[in-house]
Amino acid sequence: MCTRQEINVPEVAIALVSHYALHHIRYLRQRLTLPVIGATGSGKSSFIDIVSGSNLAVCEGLRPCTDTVQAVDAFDLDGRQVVLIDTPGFDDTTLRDTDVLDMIAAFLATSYERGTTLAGVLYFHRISDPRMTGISRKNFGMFRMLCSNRTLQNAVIVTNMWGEVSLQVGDAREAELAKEYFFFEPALDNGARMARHDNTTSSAENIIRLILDNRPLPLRIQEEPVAEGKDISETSAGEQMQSESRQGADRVATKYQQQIKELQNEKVQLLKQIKHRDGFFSKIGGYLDRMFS
Ligand SMILES: Nc1nc2c(ncn2[C@@H]2O[C@H](COP(=O)(O)OP(=O)(O)OP(=O)(O)O)[C@@H](O)[C@H]2O)c(=O)[nH]1
Ligand SMILES: [Mg+2]
Repeated sequence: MCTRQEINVPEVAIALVSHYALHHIRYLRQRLTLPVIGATGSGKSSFIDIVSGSNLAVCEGLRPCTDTVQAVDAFDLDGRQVVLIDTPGFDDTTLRDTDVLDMIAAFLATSYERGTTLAGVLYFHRISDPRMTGISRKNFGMFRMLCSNRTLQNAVIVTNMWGEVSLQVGDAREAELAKEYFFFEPALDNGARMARHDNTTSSAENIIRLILDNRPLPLRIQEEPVAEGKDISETSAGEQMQSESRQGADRVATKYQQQIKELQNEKVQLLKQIKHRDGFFSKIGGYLDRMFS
């Protein structure tokens, strides 16, 4: 048994300090990888360009711009290496939602296999949107599917395009988005944060600083396919997508069944009219025959 005199205090202290220093150096060297997610046109690529100095395609037109998942070169922020990943929006008109999800899942699963866990996720929402439309809800729903409740502490909901609305209107929308159960409230309740972006480099850097010191955690979509050997269609996100497609297909089927019913009714009415008209003409024919015979 060791007595107090036998412990070499300076040696233990040095060992402890070196252990923590090594741990800290390893932590500082770890790259912070952050996917940027949100509806098409919500400003994802612009944000990445402004903060990383990259030159991603940013489009002024109405068409969706980014059509692949792409990591930009690492850049330095407060001595840490940060890598941002650009993604297409889920409401992209040229890509199916399942294609977008497949791309994101494949990219993130490959990075997870190579040892990259994500420092967090940035979700983009335009404060200038006057309504939380079905498309915004779908995009946010997919973001929720990508993150488990545990990883939401590493997520930031970024609102931008503040210059497009009066501050009063923007404030009111932000408050509503934050307190409504159907909008961002459950995510915020589970540790996600909301931040305003004013389209400047310093505001983008401050947003990334919100998750700079967080412990990187794998996203649900990374854990599920890799750790559990699942196919993408079997993950929560994939199941949500399939269920939405099924609901969509059911809605279309119901609509067409209704239209078929209406057409059948119209056909019955038309046949009745034809029968009535035929009767009328045969009556007239009878009169004419009798008149001229
Ligand atoms: N006012 C304002 N406009 C912005 C901001 N960020 C982006 N924009 C504009 O919004 C449009 C779309 O920006 P993008 O960065 O291409 O949006 P995206 O989310 O990458 O779009 P997709 O690639 O189609 O998914 C462009 O015209 C940008 O100049 C912002 O913070 N404020
Ligand atoms: Mg883009």
